[in-house]
Amino acid sequence: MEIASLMPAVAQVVRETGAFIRTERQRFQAAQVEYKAKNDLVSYVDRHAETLLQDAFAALIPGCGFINEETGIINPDSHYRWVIDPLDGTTNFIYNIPFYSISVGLMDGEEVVLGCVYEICHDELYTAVKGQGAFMNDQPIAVRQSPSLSESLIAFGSPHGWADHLVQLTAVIHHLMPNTRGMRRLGSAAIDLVYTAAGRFDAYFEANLNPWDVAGGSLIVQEAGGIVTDFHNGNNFVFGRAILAASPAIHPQLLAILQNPPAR
Ligand code: 2AM
Ligand code: CA
Repeated sequence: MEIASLMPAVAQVVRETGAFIRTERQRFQAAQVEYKAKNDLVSYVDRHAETLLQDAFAALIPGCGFINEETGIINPDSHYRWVIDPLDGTTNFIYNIPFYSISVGLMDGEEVVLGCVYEICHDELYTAVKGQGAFMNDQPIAVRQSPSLSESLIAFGSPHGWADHLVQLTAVIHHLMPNTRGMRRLGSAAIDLVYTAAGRFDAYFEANLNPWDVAGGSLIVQEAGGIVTDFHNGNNFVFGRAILAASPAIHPQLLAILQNPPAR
């Protein structure tokens, strides 16, 4: 299959779904929020957005599979699987903080071959096809050529649920805060990734994420010239629940700090 030929249709449905989410934000009420688990929020907006995306993608590749945040796994043995987060940054959406996104990846076997992340509030559509570069609203993007860690802006996410990771994260932040230009915590993993791809952040890391948070954005970072690994410098970042995305010059240093945070 010619993956690039799918992109116009993917971009169109992602933009249309983003428009739905933007419109619903105008009339959204706090009472419409439900809990999936402690601190894990969802609403009809997430669910309907996922239905719009899934129906369109199923028509694009008959018999395809899905790894969806809201409806779970469908056709797991299919060669092509869409990995969908219909609303990444749900807590920001609910609190009307303008950093939420749609994140879509397409897997060919175990490899992500297409990524599409829509930064809804700023109308930025990030796209990549394996081997063909990364784009924002059809303009090529590239990671920043970070001169050093001390001249870098680092994004991170705080892990949900894993107390041991929080201990590690605290030590990492303690070291990085005074030794970088600063740190940012936006609340949408997909946006953290595409901002790294676009050179707005020099790097991003987070533990305890799910495949739908990172599949699309990780390919966009790679196609923008960035390095993406898990915390063991391996490739298991889509399913492995830990991701470090960075410009090439600072990836090794950040990996070493994540693996062995300097003592206080
Ligand atoms: P979400 O908004 O789709 O849930 C920010 O740190 C990232 O963590 C976001 O991508 C967010 O995705 C995800 N997230 C939020 N709550 C979570 C939870 N309870 N468990 C795991 N991931 C969560
Ligand atoms: Ca979500």
